[in-house]
Amino acid sequence: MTTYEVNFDGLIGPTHHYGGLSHGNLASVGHRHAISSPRSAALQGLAKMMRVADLGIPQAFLPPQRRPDLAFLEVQGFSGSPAERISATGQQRPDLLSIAYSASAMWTANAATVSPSSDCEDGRVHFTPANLQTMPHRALEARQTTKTLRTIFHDKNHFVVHEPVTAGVETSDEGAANHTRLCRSYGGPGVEIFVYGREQDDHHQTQRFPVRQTRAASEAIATSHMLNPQRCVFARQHPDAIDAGVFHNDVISVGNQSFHLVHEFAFADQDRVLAEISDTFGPGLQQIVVTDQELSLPDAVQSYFFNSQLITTGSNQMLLLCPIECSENAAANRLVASLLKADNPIYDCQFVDLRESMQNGGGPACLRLRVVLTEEERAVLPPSVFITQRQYRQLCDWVKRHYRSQLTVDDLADPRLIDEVAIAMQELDEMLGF
Ligand code: SUG
Repeated sequence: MTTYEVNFDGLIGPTHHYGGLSHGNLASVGHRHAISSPRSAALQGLAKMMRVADLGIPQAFLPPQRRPDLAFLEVQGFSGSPAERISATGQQRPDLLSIAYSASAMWTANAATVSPSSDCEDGRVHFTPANLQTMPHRALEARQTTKTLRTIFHDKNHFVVHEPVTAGVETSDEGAANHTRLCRSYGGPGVEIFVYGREQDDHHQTQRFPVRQTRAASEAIATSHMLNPQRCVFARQHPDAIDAGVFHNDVISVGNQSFHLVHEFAFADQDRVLAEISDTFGPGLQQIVVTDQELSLPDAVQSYFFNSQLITTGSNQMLLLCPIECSENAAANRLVASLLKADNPIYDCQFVDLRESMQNGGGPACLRLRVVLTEEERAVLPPSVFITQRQYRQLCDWVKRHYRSQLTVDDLADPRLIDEVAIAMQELDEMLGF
């Protein structure tokens, strides 16, 4: 039976803007209140999806979430009609308006943690939507994500969509951005690596930036996904990396099948962690450690090299899909050239322009949720979530008709935006048929 890795990218929503909302994410804070282009952002994201689909790799998407989140504004004390709530919040608390309008659900690597059926004892694909509780704008996503995943992965014979891990100080969870699965082939058993930044009674705190993933959440997910504990590795993120702006593990390491590319400061106690991963995997794993000399932590964060997608295009053949910023960073450029020459599965590197998302700290890998599916599992999904030439054209056309080419944080107080977005979303719902 053929098994695929399907990327579910986040379709970038019409309210994409630069709120400067993510402390510890240097790009987000650095572009605070810059002018965004929701239209370019969405078209860039769609072009990336089509590029992957053109390689013959199944590509799907998750729709944008409903914004503004009026219920959130109500909880903050702003009541009345939608337009009244927006205008009062805009005048008194523009920071809350930015949260209510955030399009951050585009970064679907944070939507959920996913374990393929071949790893789970009950033979079903397990999803746990991330609670994203560390950042208020991201915490709004969990409820809608759960609903969307339950709609798309509705067949209970094949899929389980759990509730997000219950919110609590020690259970903050950011999904697949802190989870890597290595395997010999997608359909075979995998090693699931859960990366966390904090555990209970921790004495190794970061100095500057918040830690977003807790060990307790990762453990709860491994248990509810019915994974074999012998095939799971729990690794702690290096606190220096977090303090350098590596707020998720997918900004400092990337793995695919039997190839694992990591920065030397990806994990605390790195030698032990890599040995444990290798022992758990057994023979055939290739681990490449990129030294800080080759690519310093600031260069890794600036170029987002590790946020590239490693895409299998043939037997032990992988394409590296890098953010275009890597081509503009001398050290990242040298690293790509040397990886292309060395003995490893990467045979080609392509650059992709995702600048609108990148300026909020979201590269190619942030924009996609990897879901390994058998042919049978894939066959029960709604066809409208897959990117075909036709669907791509329709979505581009929809974006061009409904999205603004520019958006500032002040524009969020414009009551017309509420209706514009509602009309766009209604049309998308009709297009998707669910
Ligand atoms: O959570 N940025 C996102 C970027 C997420 C990247 N995801 C992965 N690494 N997988 C975040 O920090 C910025 C929003 C703003 O400032 O408007 C933001 O939420």
